[in-house]
Amino acid sequence: MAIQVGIIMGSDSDLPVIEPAAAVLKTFGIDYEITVVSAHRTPLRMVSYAQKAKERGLKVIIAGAGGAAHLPGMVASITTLPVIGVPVKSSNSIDGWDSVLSILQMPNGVPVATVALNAAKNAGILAAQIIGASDEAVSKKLAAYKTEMEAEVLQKVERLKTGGQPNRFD
Ligand code: RP5
Repeated sequence: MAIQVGIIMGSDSDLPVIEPAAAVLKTFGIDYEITVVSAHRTPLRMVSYAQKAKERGLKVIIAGAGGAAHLPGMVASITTLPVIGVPVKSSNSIDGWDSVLSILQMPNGVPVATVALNAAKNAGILAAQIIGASDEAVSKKLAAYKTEMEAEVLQKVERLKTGGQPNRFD
């Protein structure tokens, strides 16, 4: 199948944080690629990746970066594809807020869909939802995922009850 999601990150040191995006895409049967594209160290590679993304058949780009996290915003400035930004708490982040705000606070006209700090799994799910808007098979898998999540929470409700915690709601 064709690769639909491009996952890029500023450094291979981001990989442990970014990997859950790839893992969740795999469970939804969505093909992805994953590589390093640094806004600061390989600016021309970043421009080239963003310029070619649509013609290469990608539907969504997930971009993770830490510190002065320009990568998602810069890629979004070049491509018309949706870009999901993953703020990474990395060795050169202050406390993670700097990464969050670098990715989140985009000016009008150049949106980046920013997930929570280190929340690559949500980036993968959001990418699947974007694809699922026009792909019924993926949409069905997303619906099953939600049902499964609900069942897990309801099991926890039962465990609390049987463990003796007071609950007059159900
Ligand atoms: C950012 O700098 C990367 O996205 C990474 O989060 C951080 C540190 O990179 P390394 O020094 O580990 O390569 O550009």
